[in-house]
Amino acid sequence: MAAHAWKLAGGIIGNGLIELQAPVERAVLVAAPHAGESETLVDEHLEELRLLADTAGAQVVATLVQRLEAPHARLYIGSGKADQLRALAEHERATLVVFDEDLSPAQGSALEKRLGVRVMDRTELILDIFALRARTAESRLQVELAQLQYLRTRLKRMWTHLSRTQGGIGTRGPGETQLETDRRIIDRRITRLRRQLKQISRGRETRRKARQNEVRVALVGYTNAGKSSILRALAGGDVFVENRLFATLDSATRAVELAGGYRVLLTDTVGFIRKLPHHLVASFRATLEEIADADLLVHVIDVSSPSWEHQVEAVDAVLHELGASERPVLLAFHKLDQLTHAEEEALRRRSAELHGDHVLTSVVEPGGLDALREALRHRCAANRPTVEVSVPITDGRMLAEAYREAEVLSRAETDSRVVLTVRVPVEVLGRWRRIQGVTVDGISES
Ligand SMILES: Nc1nc2c(ncn2[C@@H]2O[C@H](COP(=O)(O)OP(=O)(O)OP(=O)(O)O)[C@@H](O)[C@H]2O)c(=O)[nH]1
Ligand SMILES: [Mg+2]
Repeated sequence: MAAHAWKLAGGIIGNGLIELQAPVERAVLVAAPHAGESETLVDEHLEELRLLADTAGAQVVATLVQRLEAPHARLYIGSGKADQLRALAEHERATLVVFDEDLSPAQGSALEKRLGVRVMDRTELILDIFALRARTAESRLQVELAQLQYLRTRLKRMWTHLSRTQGGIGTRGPGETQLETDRRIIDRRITRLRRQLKQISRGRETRRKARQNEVRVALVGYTNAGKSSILRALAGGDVFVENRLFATLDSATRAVELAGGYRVLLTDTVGFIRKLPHHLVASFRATLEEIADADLLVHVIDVSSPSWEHQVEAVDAVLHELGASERPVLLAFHKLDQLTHAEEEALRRRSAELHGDHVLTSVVEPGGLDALREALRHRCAANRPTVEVSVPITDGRMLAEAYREAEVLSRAETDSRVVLTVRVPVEVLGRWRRIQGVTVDGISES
């Protein structure tokens, strides 16, 4: 699980080398859904928790479900159920129990005491995976920031709890002092991390400014939907793809060449998940600025997942949190190859009823990304129409501007005029139309 928990196991093998073996944690998963929750939803959530546990390096040995009207204050689940869980964990020789629900610090420690094994909740598990996955300096700093912020809220809640139950003479002073010290240490570290992250993001800002004239497209979507696979298929190169959750933590941008000489800058981003811890969203905000800034978001949806519709909702919620819900979106119904013919037909019928722009995609089928390429090219053509602009030969200023602001595809001259065929951003075109003596003719492109 957490990097520090990976210890040396195994032993000295024949040639004197030490055989390194990560000890596999044996995990029991616990879901405590509301009594009214549908059976399929409970199954989907458990399956996702199983994937999360697997990504973190744990082997799931058992699962336990208890439906609740409301969580119990002390152990979250009922006392009898807790005893049953303890027996199950012992029987399965479990080293870890993972709850799908958020536990308060008090519930966490009460459960650990009762069960005799380590207890984690969903947020901690996701934070742990991010810590495991973080590779670049920036993502490491971002994850550490999220962890510390999470820890800080725990300290506070722990203290509230302590002061309420045992805040008598003698316990209050030292407890508070200790808490204040811890908090001050954490705060200092948080400030330092923020400063370092700001420096890194300044560099990114400069790079982004240099791309102002390009059409920028960001791939967004649920974790494991296939975003990196699409980037790799369109742009080639070394893009990391894995059938596990949160394979990508760092945004990567690549140029994608399209028919007609168009190109877009395509950015791959960290995947989202249901109940993505708020601190992670906040910490990754800088990386995710690419999203709020993009000309177009391609929302990749894994239609082979039975819960893709819920996943779409979860992604929309995070986009909203990032202030990106107003960006133009193209839906990519992805992994089409996984559907049966009948399922594909049903999806095509359904998607035809949808209002938004959408394409059906697959990186496995030959030509499976043609529709996406075409949609991107369309977007480019709309953003940068090709026009014929006729300028008086004496208007040096306008001619200079045309060469500066537009991509000149061809040039012809008469005695008095220069006629340029250019590809030009729509905003610039609007300005040109108002200049006296200049005429602009659209060229229709298929
Ligand atoms: N069958 C099928 N599998 C696909 C397709 N696209 C991607 N995959 C698989 O889906 C898994 C996840 O792909 P990634 O590209 O890593 O997904 P991602 O959205 O970048 O995931 P995160 O970075 O974890 O958020 C991998 O096992 C891919 O091989 C597809 O079109 N068809
Ligand atoms: Mg990825």
